[in-house]
Amino acid sequence: MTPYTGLIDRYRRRLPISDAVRIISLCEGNTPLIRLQNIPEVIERDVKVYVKYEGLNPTGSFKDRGMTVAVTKAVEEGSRAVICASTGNTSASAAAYAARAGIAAFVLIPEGKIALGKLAQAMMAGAVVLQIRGNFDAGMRLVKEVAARAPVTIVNSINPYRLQGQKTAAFEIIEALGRAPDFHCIPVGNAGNITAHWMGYQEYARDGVAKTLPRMCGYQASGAAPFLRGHAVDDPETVATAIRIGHPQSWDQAWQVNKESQGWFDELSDEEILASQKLLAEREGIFCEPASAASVGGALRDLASAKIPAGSVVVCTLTGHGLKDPDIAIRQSSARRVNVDATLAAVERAIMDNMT
Ligand code: AN7
Repeated sequence: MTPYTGLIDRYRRRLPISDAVRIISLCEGNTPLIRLQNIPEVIERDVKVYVKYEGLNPTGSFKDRGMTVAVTKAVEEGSRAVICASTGNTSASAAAYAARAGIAAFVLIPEGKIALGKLAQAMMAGAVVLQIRGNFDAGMRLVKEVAARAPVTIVNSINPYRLQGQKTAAFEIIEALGRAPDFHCIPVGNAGNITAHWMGYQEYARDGVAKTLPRMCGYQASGAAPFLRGHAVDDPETVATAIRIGHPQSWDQAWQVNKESQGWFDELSDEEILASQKLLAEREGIFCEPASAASVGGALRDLASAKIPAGSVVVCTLTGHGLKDPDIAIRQSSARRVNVDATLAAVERAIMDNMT
């Protein structure tokens, strides 16, 4: 068996990458598709719900799929530096792939508003971290402006190579299921990922690999839900900092996905997002970051209302790993922490007292 060497090698003929080029890869992709089996809302209904655990990519998020292609192309084109604005995951991924390539990374992040794990990743990989007094949308505006003047390649999802890489998640899902799902539920911030998945599903349908297309269901945090409001939001706010975005970069594309796939957008409160994150961890042992849980929270609600009907095959994307944001996890966990003396008697007592 040949070892897995990353998604460019795996899907090269479906990507804009020629044979001679130097591939910048960390063996991203090939993530597990896990069927949920314990959550009551799922087992009570005749549905198959799977989660695509993108948190198991090399830097812990789906961004790596796009970054391997974007950085490979940047290096091929002779770029010596990449730049991005980020709510955290893009900066972690850009920093890692730039390190791998031996080029510089500049990342603009909203000061104090990104999960600590993501900041740690960008810093460890040696990126220049520019903490701006402003949100993601302000950072994105600045990145576009500065890239017109300085020799830096933008690796946000407005870079078309990003979406090319990210479409491979849809390929993997079809290969794992032997068919396309009926519904694909996914968190939406800039709406790059929902757009990329739809590209992948369409490509496999066009080439006859799958016979059907899923309906694409995009979920936003209520405080950062421009697709629900019908217009950009200037002061987005949510506990799910990854999707604290008010001016989505793929606005038109996402509306087209919505229309073509006959899907929908919906919103979840911060409380619903955190409850879904916890449910997934407690019932299934799967730890994702808050933004990711919006997909499962949305799917469960739409199952309960039969908007997603019985008999359906559903895939929810878990975009990022729970370890990205340990602060929120510990704050909302209801697990008992029991302090005891380091004696057999004390430990035994604690076990008997806490047996459920
Ligand atoms: C965990 O890192 O935009 O709708 O700058 O980190 O494709 O934007 C992150 C986005 C969902 C939304 N879940 O995806 C960034 C950034 C997680 C994320 C999204 C993000 P898009």
